[in-house]
Amino acid sequence: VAELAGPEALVAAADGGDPRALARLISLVENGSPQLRSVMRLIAPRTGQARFLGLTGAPGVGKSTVTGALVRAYRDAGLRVAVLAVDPTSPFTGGALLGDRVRMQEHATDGGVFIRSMASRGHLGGLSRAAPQALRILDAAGFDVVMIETVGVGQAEVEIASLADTTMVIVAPGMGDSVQAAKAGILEIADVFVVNKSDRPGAQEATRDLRNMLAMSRYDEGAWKPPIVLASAMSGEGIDDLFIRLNDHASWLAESGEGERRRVARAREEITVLAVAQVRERLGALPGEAHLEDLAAQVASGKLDPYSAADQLISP
Ligand SMILES: Nc1nc2c(ncn2[C@@H]2O[C@H](COP(=O)(O)OP(=O)(O)OP(=O)(O)O)[C@@H](O)[C@H]2O)c(=O)[nH]1
Ligand SMILES: [Mg+2]
Repeated sequence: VAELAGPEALVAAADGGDPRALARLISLVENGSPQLRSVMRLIAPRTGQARFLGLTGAPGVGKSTVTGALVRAYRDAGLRVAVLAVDPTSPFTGGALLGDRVRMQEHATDGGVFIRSMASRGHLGGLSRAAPQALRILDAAGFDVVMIETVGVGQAEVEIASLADTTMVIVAPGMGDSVQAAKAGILEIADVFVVNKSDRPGAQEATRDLRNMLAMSRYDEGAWKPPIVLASAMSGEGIDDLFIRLNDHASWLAESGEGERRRVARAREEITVLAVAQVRERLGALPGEAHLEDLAAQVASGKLDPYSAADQLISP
């Protein structure tokens, strides 16, 4: 059914929680299908209900294990949960996902849980364009919580994290992660820090490093101060505490108005990205585009400045 169905049938089936219809809709997003336009129009009235939780951190810190433990906690609370694993670094869906599958296996037969990964297909811009649309689909399908796991440390990851209402930055002891995190500017995006693998030596030191770094930031009255949660996701230790901190943050988002501000900011970004893409499409090639290579060589060698080159690209 899901293979041949048009947008209306797919959206209706996805609303009923049909995982195949959901998977098909997300494939439309990945492939940039022309059907997306009508899908997005159909689902718009059903969006705006889900909570988006982002998890980010260096490879192997335990993002998927934390995700699995949180899925369990939200299921116990009677909520439906979707997980979107996004890998901005690899063009293909690879081994990491296979590992995720194993870690998420206990949820595989639970109709209240949907797990899906998205690869970048080699285009960073493509992914930051696609991820918000995938989140819209999951939101419209009635999931209460949508978790977004991103791998790696870098700009793409920061961009994906900006899609979340609440972003968890996960570190693990003994990997110098907390210091790395600070370097990558990832500290600023954290709403909650998780020191995972706290069963291992060095967890206290990692916590202290983070606390020292946080102590250097100044917080305005009423601002959110990111808590540091010690956890051992494998055994489930600390997940109760994390669950509470995430709910605290949700309350703060609602009361401070920051939640609404983030949602509007996200929508603004989404609109702009789509509009710019459309403008480029309508313009077609720039008049001077045939000379781009030549202009680039001139700018590279210092014969021409980039502003003048841009002028010549527009009116050769
Ligand atoms: N000792 C210990 N090991 C853990 C804990 N949580 C996860 N691990 C292990 O750490 C390894 C990596 O865990 P994942 O959850 O796959 O980490 P990840 O950050 O999702 O990894 P990538 O998606 O590949 O970046 C696995 O072998 C887990 O079993 C923990 O609390 N304690
Ligand atoms: Mg993972």
